[in-house]
Amino acid sequence: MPKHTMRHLAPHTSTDPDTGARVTRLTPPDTTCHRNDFHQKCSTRDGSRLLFGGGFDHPLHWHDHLPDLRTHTALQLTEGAGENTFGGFLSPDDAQLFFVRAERSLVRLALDTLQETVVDTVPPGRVGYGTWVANSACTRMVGIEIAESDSFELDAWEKFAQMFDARPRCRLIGIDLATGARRVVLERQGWLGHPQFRPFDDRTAAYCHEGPGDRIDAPIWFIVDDGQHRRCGQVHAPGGHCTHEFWVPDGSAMVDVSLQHGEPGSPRRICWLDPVTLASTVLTTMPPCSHLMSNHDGSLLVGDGSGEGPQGDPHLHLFDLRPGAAQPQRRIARHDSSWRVHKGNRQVTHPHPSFTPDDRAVLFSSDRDGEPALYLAELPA
Ligand SMILES: [Mn+2]
Repeated sequence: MPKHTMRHLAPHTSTDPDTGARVTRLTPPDTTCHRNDFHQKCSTRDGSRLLFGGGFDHPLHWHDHLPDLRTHTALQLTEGAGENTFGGFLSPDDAQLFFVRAERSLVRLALDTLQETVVDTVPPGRVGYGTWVANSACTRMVGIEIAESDSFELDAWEKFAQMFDARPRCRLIGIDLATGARRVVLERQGWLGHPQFRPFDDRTAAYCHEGPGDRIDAPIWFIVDDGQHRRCGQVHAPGGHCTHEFWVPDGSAMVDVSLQHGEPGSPRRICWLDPVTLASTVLTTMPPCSHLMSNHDGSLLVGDGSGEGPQGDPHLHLFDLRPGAAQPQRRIARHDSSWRVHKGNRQVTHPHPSFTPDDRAVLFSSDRDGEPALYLAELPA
């Protein structure tokens, strides 16, 4: 269907059997729908509209949709092929959507008219990789490019290690969104990922050395987007590694998870990394969650329990870091997502939870009712 299509959604609310939380499925269980990357802006400031990728078309194309939670309708925003619905995000003023199409075109789409402008084009011989992230003012962006001859589709987890072994030629690039000017911030024979501007600090962008956690040297790096002042943010402790780093949305710190290899029972530590002093502080330990995200100031964290079988953890966990919190750690609700690779995508069944702007609910994806769908789990007041 073309963009401008309006779809009616029939939200379904249930009570979580383990915690009693109210959980609402927002999208139909017979169509693949997923949220964007958990650290990309997904919700309008007032929380009334959300972004999701929906696979309503045959053959399958995932297109961005904007549901209105007040009217239970979803507006289809895009209609092309190869749109990166994981990396897409809403602008700070809720007026625009940014996304990459066909690994090549960075598109800015006006939400009122759905008119598109190509802001940047990846040059021939290269492809855009992963999620591209804007600064807080949404005037600049950092992204990763891989040499086309070194790139292949990462549609299975084995490919992840293969890409690491192949040491692809990668570039961290910076783009001026007003002028379209672009520059190479860093070029390296080796896989790069997770470019992320530090919120409210345009002179600090983070990126990672991508690959299996037990094989990369040091995952978290910082750099100015003119290529200066590159420094390692976090070195691995002996026998361990850290992963799933994200900026607290107010820019105060980077949070990551450190864990030990070959010790299934060893605790996963949530660490608070000061981007200026590079001091790392352990905040708390946590169950085997995969992704973590915080609310605006980092006082609340949410994580998605992972792993399959009896060792698996099917819950969303809340970490309340406020001094004197009555319950520093508790379960929010079950997510019961399978984590399986689905329709050639490694991410579409990941819960990727994050807080709504008012901190009163957590948005996540799950395939527990059939196809992956979007859910909201409410937090008690
Ligand atoms: Mn994921």
